[in-house]
Amino acid sequence: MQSLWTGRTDGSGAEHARWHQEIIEAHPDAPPGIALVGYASDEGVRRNKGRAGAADGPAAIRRALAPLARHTDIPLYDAGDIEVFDQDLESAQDALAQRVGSLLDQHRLVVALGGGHDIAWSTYQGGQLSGRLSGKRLAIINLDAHFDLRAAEQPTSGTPFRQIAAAESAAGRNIDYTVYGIARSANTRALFAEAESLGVSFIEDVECTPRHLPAVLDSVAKVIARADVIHLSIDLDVLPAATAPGVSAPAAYGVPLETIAAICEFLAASQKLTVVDIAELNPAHDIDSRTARVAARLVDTIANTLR
Ligand SMILES: [Mn+2]
Repeated sequence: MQSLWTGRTDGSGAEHARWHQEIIEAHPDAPPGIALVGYASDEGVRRNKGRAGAADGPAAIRRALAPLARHTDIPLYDAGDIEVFDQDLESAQDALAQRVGSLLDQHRLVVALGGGHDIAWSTYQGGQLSGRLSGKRLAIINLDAHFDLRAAEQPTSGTPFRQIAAAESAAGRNIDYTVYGIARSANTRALFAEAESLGVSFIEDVECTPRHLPAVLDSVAKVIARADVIHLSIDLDVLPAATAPGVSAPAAYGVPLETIAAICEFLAASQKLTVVDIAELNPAHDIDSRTARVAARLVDTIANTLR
């Protein structure tokens, strides 16, 4: 893992610092900071009939983060990868949930690097396992072209928020789930009906352009106001295909990076952001690491803005 964290070195002081010089392996006595954990899996994408390749996502995001200049002193940790063996997605999801849960007990923010969007089921469960988050009002914000509320016989990259809704319901709560960037053409009427029946809030891609930014951030502010803790899920396929070609399902329209980055920054400044997952990077379809660089830029923006 440590071999991915390499890059240019201009000097040893904080003024020269880049990610690769400062990030260290996560360990139990580490002072609180930001912990990264990888989910090297495309089994959920395969089950959802998407393009394979997301298993290589975590390594590509680390490589893209490595040379970025640091502008804050919050400690950075790498807690390694969870892998899938013999298509046993469920065991990998459980293992990731355990790791996220223990990292959340120790750190200010956990960032899970995917992998398919089935990662969100694990980051949610990690929050449920964490003592730090127990009893807190949770809101989930998903930046995605899709609701990911599919009904399926087994978990896939298209089902995580349906699984979370069921878990919240079993715990006597209603899911607090808001999606920014929904593509009308990529979600059937059945999925819109499912979203409505679950009380899901959403803003469509066409209303997430930069000229709509004040209204979008107003909506995000309302979510922040009613929650104690926020789980941010970023599906890179929310971005236009030109910005994020390296995903399973590139977006013809997509939400501009300007809007996506502004939402991330706004949430990071809220003091309520505890867990982030960033899903669907598929390096096999990326162009000049464009999508990996965007993923890294978003993680870096959050790291620099965290309060
Ligand atoms: Mn998704």
